[in-house]
Amino acid sequence: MENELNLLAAEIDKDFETATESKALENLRIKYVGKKGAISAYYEKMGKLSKEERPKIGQLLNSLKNKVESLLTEKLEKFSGNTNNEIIDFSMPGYKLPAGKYHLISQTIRRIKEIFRTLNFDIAEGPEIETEYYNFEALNFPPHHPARDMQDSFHIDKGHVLRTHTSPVQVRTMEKCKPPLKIISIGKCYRNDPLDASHLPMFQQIEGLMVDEDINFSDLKGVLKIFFSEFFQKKTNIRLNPSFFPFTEPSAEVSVTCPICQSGCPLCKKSGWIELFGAGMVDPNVFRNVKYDSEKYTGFAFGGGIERLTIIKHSINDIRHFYENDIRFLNQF
Ligand code: FA5
Repeated sequence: MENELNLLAAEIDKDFETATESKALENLRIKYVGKKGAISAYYEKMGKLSKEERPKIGQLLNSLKNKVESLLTEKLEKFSGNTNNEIIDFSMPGYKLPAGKYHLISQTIRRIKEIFRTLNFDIAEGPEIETEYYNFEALNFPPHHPARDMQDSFHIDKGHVLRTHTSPVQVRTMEKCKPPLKIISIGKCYRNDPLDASHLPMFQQIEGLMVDEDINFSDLKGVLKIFFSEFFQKKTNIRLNPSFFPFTEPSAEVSVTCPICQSGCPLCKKSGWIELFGAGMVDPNVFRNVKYDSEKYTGFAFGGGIERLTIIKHSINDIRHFYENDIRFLNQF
């Protein structure tokens, strides 16, 4: 029997060498260690052996059984997950996946937050579905006032709109916190504007608010000058021109010296100035709505488009590029 078992060992080696797929391994399992397999059959014959032969043959059979089982495990590992049933070298180095990066608009938002953090501003948030009260009334837009037409809204239901600007966050924050306060808020806004190179139905805004005793226009100018110089990474001057917003009095349009040129380029329409933010001193009516003492406190607010800031910083010619998600455009930044 010993000879027969040696021949069987050689057959096992040959069979496993030529097996190239999982199905063949299953057949070999049945052939050798299945209930009616060759090795099992030899175990059954053990009873007929002499006392002297039994231990040696027993050992041989056990080692053959272990050999088949370890060959089955080893080969199955190689074949698993491999639909072509090729033998895979698992020690080969893998493919390097390309690293992702932040979308350009996210890069702008992160940079803005970084700059205002260094100026000790907190970050506030508010809902994108907003009540008409917070989006308009509390900000001193009276009902049916034509100023509401400046910001053509998407109405959700009676009393709710998709917020048209981030200014409602001013009101929500002042309702929750007592002065002094310094916050910025960044988020999505929605307007029913016709789509073109500078208008989208969804865009993002930054809002800033600072309230304390004795805050005045020069504080506003100082904060914005630091912000724009940091953002454009060059010394930037500020110009404030009279404007109108229902929630600030007086109100101003904030322009900055063109970050691209010294004296005139297509971006600044050869004026050397670029209009970027709306701003002003918080209207006392807004303070009254949030129960702040408008005799004691003053404050400034400012706001502008995140896409517009990004367009100016990177000389981009069409706002629609940001959300078309063409990887060739996004990969440049
Ligand atoms: C406002 O929305 C005021 N809430 C800003 C403000 C805040 C003024 C605090 C005073 C104090 P305005 O409607 O001008 O202002 O919008 C601000 C900026 O949002 C615009 O300059 C523009 O950059 C951006 N914006 C407005 N509508 C769109 C649009 N449809 N698509 C892209 N950007 C837009």
